[in-house]
Amino acid sequence: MFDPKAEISVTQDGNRLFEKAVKDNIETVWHRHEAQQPQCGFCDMGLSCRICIMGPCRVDPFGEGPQTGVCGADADIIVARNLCRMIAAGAASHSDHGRDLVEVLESVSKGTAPGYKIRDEDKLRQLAGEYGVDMEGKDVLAIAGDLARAMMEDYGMRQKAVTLVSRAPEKRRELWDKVGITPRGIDRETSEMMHRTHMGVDNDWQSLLVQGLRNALSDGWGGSMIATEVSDILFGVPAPKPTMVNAGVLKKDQVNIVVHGHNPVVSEMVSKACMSEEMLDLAKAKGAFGINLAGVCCTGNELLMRRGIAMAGNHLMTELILTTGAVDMMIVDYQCIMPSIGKVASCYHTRMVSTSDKAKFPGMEHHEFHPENAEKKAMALVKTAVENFTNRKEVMIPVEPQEAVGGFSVETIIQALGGTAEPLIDAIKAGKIRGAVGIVGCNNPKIKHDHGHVTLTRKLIEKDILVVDTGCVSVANAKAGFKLASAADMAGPGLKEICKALGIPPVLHLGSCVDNVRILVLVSALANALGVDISDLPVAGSAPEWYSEKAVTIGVYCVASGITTHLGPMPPITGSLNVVNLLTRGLTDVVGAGFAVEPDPEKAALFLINHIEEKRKGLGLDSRTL
Ligand code: BF8
Ligand code: SF4
Repeated sequence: MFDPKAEISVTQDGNRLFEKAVKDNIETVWHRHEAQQPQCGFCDMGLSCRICIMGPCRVDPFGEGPQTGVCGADADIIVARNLCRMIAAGAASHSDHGRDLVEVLESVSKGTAPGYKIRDEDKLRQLAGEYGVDMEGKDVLAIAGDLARAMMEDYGMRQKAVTLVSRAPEKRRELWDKVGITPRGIDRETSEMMHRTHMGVDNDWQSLLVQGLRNALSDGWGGSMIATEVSDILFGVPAPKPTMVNAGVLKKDQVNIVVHGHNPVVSEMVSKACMSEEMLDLAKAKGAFGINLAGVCCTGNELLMRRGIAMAGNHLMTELILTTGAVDMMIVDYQCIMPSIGKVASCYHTRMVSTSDKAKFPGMEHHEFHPENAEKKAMALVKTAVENFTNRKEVMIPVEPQEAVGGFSVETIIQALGGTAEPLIDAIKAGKIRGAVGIVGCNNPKIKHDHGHVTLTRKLIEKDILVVDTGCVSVANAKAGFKLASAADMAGPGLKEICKALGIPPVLHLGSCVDNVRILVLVSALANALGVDISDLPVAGSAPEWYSEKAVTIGVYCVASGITTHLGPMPPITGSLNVVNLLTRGLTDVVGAGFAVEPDPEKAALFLINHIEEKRKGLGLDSRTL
C-alpha cells in the first residue's frame, strides 16, 4: 500500500492530491505501476515479439536460451521492428489529429461547420502559397477549400514529397534525398512501416530503421505540421498571454469544466460555449459565480496558447485533478487519456464525456462531435456541466494558482525580437545566449512527477541556454515559475540580460506536442539566416520524462532533422547493441545528430551544455569548457 505522504511529485498540488486520493481509496497510476512490478525484462529490452501467432517469442539476452523467434528473427530484427512500430503509431496519432483539422477546414469552406471560421487569413494565404494554390480572384472560403484538398494529397501517394519539407534548409533537404528519407506521403510512410514490420518483409534492421526516420519525418514535416498550421488558421496564431497554472486554477465558487486530450476542434467550441450569456445566466441561477474552463494535457496547451485559458495540470495530474471533487465535467477527445479516469470520477460527482468517434472510454458518456454539430453539442454539454454544479460534495483545492505567460509562436517570437531573427542570432554569436534546448514530452510514473523537467530546465537557463518547451513539460515549468518575465533572475547573466531587454521569460511555451513543429520552423529560420544546416546549430532536444509512442516519433524526427536529442527513460532497445549503437553513434554520420539517454537530469544538463558548446566551436563562436 502507498503511504499517503509519499512524495510522488516535486509539486505541492501533486503531493497533496495524491494524499487525498489515497485517503479516498482511489487507485492511481502510481498504484498500478507498483502492482506491475517487476515489469517484463524481455519487453523492457525490446526482445519480445508478438507480431504473429507462430509466437509470441522472446530472445534470451544472456545467450543461453533461444537467440531467434520461431520465424528466425534475431534480436536486432525484433528490437528494430518493435521500435519502428512505435514510430508508426506515434506518427499515425499526430497525423490523424492533423487530418481531423483538415476536414474541419474543408467543412468551413463548404459552410457546413457552424461556429468555426477562418480566424487568420494571413496564415491561410501563406499556407495556400506554400501549397501552390491558385488564389487569383478567389474568396477566402474557396482558398480554404483548395488548401484543405491540397493537404489531403499530402496524406496520400501522389506526391514525391510532403509539401512542407520545403521549409527545411536546402542542405537538410539534399541530405534527406541522398539518404533516401524524404517523406513522400503521410499515411504512406506509416502504412509502409506497418507493412515492412509484418512477418517476412523487411528483415534488415538497418533498412527498417531508415524507414523509421522517413516515417517520423512524415509526421514532423507532414501530419504534425499540418495540425499546427491548420489550428492557427482556424483558431488564430498564438501570441503571449498571461495565464494561471496548477490545480489551484479550479474554483470553489464556479462551475469547473476541464478539457483533456489534444485536438482544439472540440475544446475551442467548449470554450466558446462557456462564454455564452445563456450559460453564464444559467450558472448564476444555479448559485455559481461563473463558468471556469481549465485544460489538462495538450488540448489545454492549445487553449492556453491561443486564449490564455488556465491549465490545471499535465499527464500525471489528470487523475488527481478529479480528486479535488471540484470538477463538474471533464470533456475528452483523444490521446494520453488514461482509461482509468472514468472510474476515478465515479467516486465524485464529475460527469465524464468522450467526444471523438475514434476514442471511447469506460465510465464515460459518449457525445460525438462533428464539424456540423460541434457548436450545438458544446452548448448542450456546458449546460449539463452547469446543472451538475449543485451536486458537488466536499471540495478540496490544495494550492493557490501560479501565474505564467504562454503563447509563443514562432511569429510572435520573431515579433518580440523586432521583426527578424537577427537579434537572437546576434545574442547567440555574442555568447550571451549560448544556444537553445527544446524540452518536450510527458510524465512517466517511473520518474518522480516533474522532477526531470524542472531540474533540467533550471540547470540549462542558469548556463545561459534558452529553453523552449511544449506538451506536459510546459505545465511543469509554468508551475515552477519559470514562465514569468521575472524568472529572468533565475537565468545566467547573458540570458538574463536578453530576457530583461525583451521582457520575456527564459523559458518560452511553444505549445502542445504537435506544436513541436514550431521548433522545426524556428531552427530552420536560424539555420537559413546563418547559411548552415540545422545540425550545425547550438541547439538540442530533450524528453526527460517521456512515456508515449508519439514522443518516440518526435525524438526521431528531431534527430532526422539534425537536432541531437536526449531521452530520460531508456527506450526498449537495449536487447540489440547494434540498434543502440546506431541510434547513439552511427546516426550522427548519417543525419548529423543522434540520441543520448540519461535518466539523471543533472547529468543530462551537462551533456546538453557540452553539446551546445561543441556546436558553438564548430561555428567558430567562442566556447566554454565545463
Ligand atoms: O501529446 S506530452 S503525456 S499529453 S504525449 Fe501526452 Fe506526452 Fe503529455 Fe500531449 Ni505529448
Ligand atoms: Fe515470433 Fe517471428 Fe512471429 Fe515475431 S514474427 S512472433 S519473432 S515468429
